Amino acid sequence: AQTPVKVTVTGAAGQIGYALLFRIASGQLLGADVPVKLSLLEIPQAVKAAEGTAMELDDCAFPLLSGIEITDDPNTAFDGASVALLVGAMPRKAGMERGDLLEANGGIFGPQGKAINDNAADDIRVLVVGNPANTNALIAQQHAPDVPAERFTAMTRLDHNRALSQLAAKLQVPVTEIKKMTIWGNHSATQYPDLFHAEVGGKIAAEQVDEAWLRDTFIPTVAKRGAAIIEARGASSAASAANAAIDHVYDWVNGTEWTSAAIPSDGSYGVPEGIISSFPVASRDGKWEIIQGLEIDAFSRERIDASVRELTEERDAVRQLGLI
Ligand code: NAX
Repeated sequence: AQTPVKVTVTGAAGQIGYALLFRIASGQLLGADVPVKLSLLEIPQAVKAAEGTAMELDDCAFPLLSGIEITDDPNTAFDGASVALLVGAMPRKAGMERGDLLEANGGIFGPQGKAINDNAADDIRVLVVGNPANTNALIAQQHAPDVPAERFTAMTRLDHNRALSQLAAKLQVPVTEIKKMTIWGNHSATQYPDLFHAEVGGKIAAEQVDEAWLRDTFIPTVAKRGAAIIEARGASSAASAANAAIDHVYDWVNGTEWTSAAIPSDGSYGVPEGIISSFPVASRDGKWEIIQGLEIDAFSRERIDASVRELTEERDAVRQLGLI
């Protein structure tokens, strides 16, 4: 039998954790033939709640789940891990400045990056979900000099899936008819969902909707969907976020022709090298590759640049705070 793959989930007692762990244990993260060992990292106050979730995982008797460990020590949590889903983060509280938020998250993602560096398996793949996801991923990466930089990624797959769903509803087509959707930039309100390369029924999506809808409805609806969910549900997106995390890792490991992921820039499309920005990507042989050669029109250029500017500002801010 195959040796189980260790998957570490931080913030395991949170609401995304609750939606995520059962799907990992059932085989949806890595495949229906890959046994997994779960490692749950929480802060000391939430370890007991994580133990409760682990009791429920036990009660599912998942054939692929070979074990669960629960800890508040990052070194233990990431020891031998091949996949790390960094979900736990410090949320923005009322009156918190951006600097305070980045600093609080630096205190989480710096040490976790170092613990990954020192303890994880050689094939470690990291997905940061906790916000501000792109910059948290950069902080973790900068504390893990021995891990290839490209193994640190941040999640824009939920934005990608939201864009698919909005466009499918508008054109009244199944989501499977939409190809080549792309989210560019930061997982924030400045993100740019691009319909100039997306195709529906083999034709460019932007040409099948009117410009006003694209600009004034589609882009803001995708970018502000998180707030709309909070407004309706009274709690932030959890099941859809967990679903997107599953999609991201599954495609990274198993391959895909086209999706969106925030990965370290190699300078493509004028995005400064090193920042972790969302691109159109393919995955081949277990590696993300930025899809090259797309023409960027003036409308898209302006929006990509604005989101990338926000990312470089966040990078400069964490540099100034000494977090990277
Ligand atoms: P919850 O507040 O329900 O859970 C977060 C959990 O993280 C808590 O149990 C907390 O104890 C734990 N935690 C905090 N610091 C930790 C640390 N240092 N080590 C380990 N665990 C720690 O939040 P939830 O709704 O699960 O959301 C988690 C994160 O995902 C938030 O930062 C949220 O903003 C972010 N999101 C990111 C999305 C994306 O698309 N990238 C979408 C969904 C979500 O909003």
